[in-house]
Amino acid sequence: MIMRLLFIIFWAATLTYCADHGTFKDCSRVDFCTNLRSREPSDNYAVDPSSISGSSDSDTLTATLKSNNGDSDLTITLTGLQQNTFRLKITEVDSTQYELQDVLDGDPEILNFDNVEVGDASVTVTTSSGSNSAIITFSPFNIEFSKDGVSEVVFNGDRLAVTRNDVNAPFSFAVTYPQALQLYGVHEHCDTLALRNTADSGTDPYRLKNSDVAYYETNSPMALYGAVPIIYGHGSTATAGVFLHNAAEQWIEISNQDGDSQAYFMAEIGTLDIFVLLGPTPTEVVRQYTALTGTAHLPQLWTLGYHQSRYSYDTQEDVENVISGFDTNDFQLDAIWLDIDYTDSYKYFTWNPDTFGDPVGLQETIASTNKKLVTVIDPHIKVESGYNVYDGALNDDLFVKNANGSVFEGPCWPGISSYMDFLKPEARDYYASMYSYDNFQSSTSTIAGIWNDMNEPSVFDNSLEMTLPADSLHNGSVRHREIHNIYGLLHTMATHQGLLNRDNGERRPFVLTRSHFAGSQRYAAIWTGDNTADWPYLLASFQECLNANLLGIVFCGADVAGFFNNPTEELYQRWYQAGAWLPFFRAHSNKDTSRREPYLMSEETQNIVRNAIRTRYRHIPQWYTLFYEHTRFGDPIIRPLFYQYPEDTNVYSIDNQILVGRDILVRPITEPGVEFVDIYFPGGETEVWIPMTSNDVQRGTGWASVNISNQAIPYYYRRGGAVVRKNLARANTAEMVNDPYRVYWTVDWDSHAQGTVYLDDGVSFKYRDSTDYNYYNLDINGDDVTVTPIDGDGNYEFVMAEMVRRDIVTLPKNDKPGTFKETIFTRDANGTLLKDIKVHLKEKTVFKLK
Ligand code: NBV
Repeated sequence: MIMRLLFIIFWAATLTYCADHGTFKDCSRVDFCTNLRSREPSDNYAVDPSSISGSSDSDTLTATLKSNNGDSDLTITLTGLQQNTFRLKITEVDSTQYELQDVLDGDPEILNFDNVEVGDASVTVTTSSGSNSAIITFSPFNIEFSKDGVSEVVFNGDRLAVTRNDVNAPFSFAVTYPQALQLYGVHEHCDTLALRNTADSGTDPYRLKNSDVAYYETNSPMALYGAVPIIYGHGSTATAGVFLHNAAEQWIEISNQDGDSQAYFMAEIGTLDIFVLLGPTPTEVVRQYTALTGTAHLPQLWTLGYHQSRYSYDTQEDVENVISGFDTNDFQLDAIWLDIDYTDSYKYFTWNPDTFGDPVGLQETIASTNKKLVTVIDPHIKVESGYNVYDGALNDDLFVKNANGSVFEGPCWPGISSYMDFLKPEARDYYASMYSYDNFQSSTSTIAGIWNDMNEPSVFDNSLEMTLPADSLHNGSVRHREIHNIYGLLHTMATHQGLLNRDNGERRPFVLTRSHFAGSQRYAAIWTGDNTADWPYLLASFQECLNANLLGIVFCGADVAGFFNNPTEELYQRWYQAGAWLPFFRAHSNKDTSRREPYLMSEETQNIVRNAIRTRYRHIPQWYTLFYEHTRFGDPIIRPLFYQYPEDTNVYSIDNQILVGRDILVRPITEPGVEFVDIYFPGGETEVWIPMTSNDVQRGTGWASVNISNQAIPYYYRRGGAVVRKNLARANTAEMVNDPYRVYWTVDWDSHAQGTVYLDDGVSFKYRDSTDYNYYNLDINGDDVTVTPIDGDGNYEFVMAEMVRRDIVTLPKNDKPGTFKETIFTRDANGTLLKDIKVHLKEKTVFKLK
């Protein structure tokens, strides 16, 4: 009955194409949000100077905050951390609040204060030889965090509230960013990259409560599947960040104002535990954040290729046909995906005997074409005695409980289901063990990745906002409301561990997750869930993935060409062209949509899509190098313009252009029927952008109108950068391994260009655990191309068979684009074939072209 009702609601939603606002609450229907949002600022707390403890050479200062309105007194704990970071906790004196675990990548690295100076009205703490300071003013209470004397973040005491009742313990606080002109962050919402003002625009604050929202809307502060509670404040003088380390439901009010931009955080329960990141540049602030929550490990090479999915490929024959459709029509493909219908009655780790009668045979067929299989595994477990996964978990007490201690049961795909209690380490171990070849019967190593869906977690009960009851219990006594937003993270931890164990630690696990939290990048890639085949969602995939990239979750993509509904042919073409430039590139579609594998399309569309996918594969070496650099330094892979050009205030709102690394500028076409688009070329007079899809060389002086065709979307290489590619069109990444590289560059005004390239086995953790890799610097000076090992002493052949120099013939002038001339070198000045010149693994190799 419930299932029927749900399907009716679902069906009704599909008719209106909008999210179910009856189910998912706005702020006015959430008590703590309503109360805290309307609370007027007032100075309710003052520091008791006699309580201050902490001195130079210690790393922590504590003090008591006395309440003057009858609320309980609070304790401030301020800790110095490496990398221009402070940690601030404000808790009730005898706090019993849940202290979040599992999110940080180990204990943050402490940094002793170099000075603590207690004055009459304030105490000043400094670190890093005085370059970072926190000044705690006693009354009215506030804390000002500065870097090199520039005030970057102010913790506003007048918006601090910490309350408690029988059900929850909401708190709020505000931070201002004195240098910021624009605030960014708080993933995941389907909205512009630049956060909008919620305080005075009449919209809700941004909500963070991981939710399975069908037909989510664009330009909305509504909560989606993931939560990353960090806000960066950015201006032309500095960038700073504040990360709230708390996994409960939150709402965040934004007000962007020159010199006074403010974020007001309202959380339902848990600890007020923030990290203040003092940048002062976008690069540094992102590195500071990833130093805390970790980076993604390097993905296996095949995961960077193109993925084909559908809800669902219903039979094994269907899957085999799709594979051969790709191969015979010359479409590159690395992996095919199985959605829930491959299972026996939605019992994960099983196969439907009628439709997937020979799973091992299927995997052999897939493997014989050098492709991989990815299967979905959801966290709900069908309640059915005799189903081993269920029986074992019940027996070992590994399910989420109701408040009364009984095992929670709720509806999901298999009907009545229980939910793994991933907060329990034993539950994670148990679930991880299910991925072994013995437990996941008929699975082979061709299942090279796992897709974790429905892990907000989704429970088909509208009265619960489609998730577990807030008072359900984890690991004995932890209430769901305290950890709601990390359920998906914990799920992927277990899956990641399962794949590691299964593969004896020899392969880097690939997990795709829908729900995620800060730190999820350590375990999984994400995608933007159930988008719709409509133009605004194509744009949204860039807005969301740019945001995720700034927040550490770099491996991000969106369903190409929209999950719900059928795309027009034009949208389909544009989506492939654009999707090829997001870090994760997978086509996926809902059950009731028309089949849309590329080889089913018109010949023209096939050509366009084939070329889009080829563009992706040609750049695989560049993507792989960027992923390596993310792993090593914490940098985003795709970047908004402001990240690379922080002082240019014109770019702060641009989210329909991306930089792939530093050197590739891409403008997805996210609007129908256009023959010209305006592209912002950043960098000023001396920056020049070399076109890859046209002839119009552009200077970095701002907006230019660019002519486009339906054949490709515009992308440009930056003059002075060197981009490494492999151009031969192979069926998949495995077949490209021995192909030679091709490097592209244009020298800058100084006759110089520079890039990097990274090589390894594409599979193992040797790059992390040993020096079995090669990381090179490419330095071009005039006609000399110098390859210098940065580090790594692997033996991976770096053969550059072709070098492509693009010389500027005329620079752009008076609104006229410039022109260039391309020279392809296959031999050096002595006539030696470039492919015969062996790069020295230990020392410089110079290729002399003239
Ligand atoms: O597993 C079915 C789908 C899946 O295809 C999609 O990608 C997920 O986001 N899943 C949601 C459940 C229901 C979709 C209507």
